[in-house]
Amino acid sequence: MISCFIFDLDGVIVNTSTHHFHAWQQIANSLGIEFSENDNQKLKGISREDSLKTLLKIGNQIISDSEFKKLLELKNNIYLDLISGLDKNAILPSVTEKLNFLKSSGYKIALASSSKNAKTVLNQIGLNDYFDAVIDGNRVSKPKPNPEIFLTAAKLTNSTAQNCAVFEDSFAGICGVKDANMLAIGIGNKEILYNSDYVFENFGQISNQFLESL
Ligand code: B16
Ligand code: MG
Repeated sequence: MISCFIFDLDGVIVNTSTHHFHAWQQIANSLGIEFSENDNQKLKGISREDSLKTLLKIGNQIISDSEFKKLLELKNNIYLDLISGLDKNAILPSVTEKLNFLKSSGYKIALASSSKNAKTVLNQIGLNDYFDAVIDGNRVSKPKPNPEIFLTAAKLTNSTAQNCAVFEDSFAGICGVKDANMLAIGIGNKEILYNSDYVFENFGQISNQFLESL
């Protein structure tokens, strides 16, 4: 019986995934690395540090520690610039309706995002008040695909793993959810999120009856 719903942020609640992609594209360009939308799938859900390591692997490049740190800072500055005007219009379709339904039905709601900017984004889009717990990239020592972030969300909402369902748009995230022994609801492409328990293209396809049946 599910009593707590855990939401990922980028790509699930808000359309910031494209901004992460465009920021990484600029970093890739500066390194002379070709970086496609397909390559970007590997970066979804993973931390900033792991993303840069993956990008360097794609480009078969090795850089110094100081250059690595500089590029992380640069990527974040580009990303922050891209999201500077973000507001509630960036919330993905049907997300607010689902949050209203879950809140008014008495379910616990948590946020589990790898992003160290998650609180800034939540504030900008005005959804802060829905969440009983917010766990972001600053709060975990082992990033997705490690299950730590989801287990922390369960703990902070006084839930057990068996009582939690997670909405995730990334393959890394879904792997973490399954390792946490939670129900994985993929949002996005069935072929990429094949190890989810359920996959929907977006929240518009998820009925309230379905959520109540879990
Ligand atoms: P930041 P999520 C993740 O957020 C993004 O999917 C991923 O692309 C990004 O690298 C990661 O956050 C770290 O973000 O650089 O802002 O700390 O999908 O887990 O909400
Ligand atoms: Mg995501």
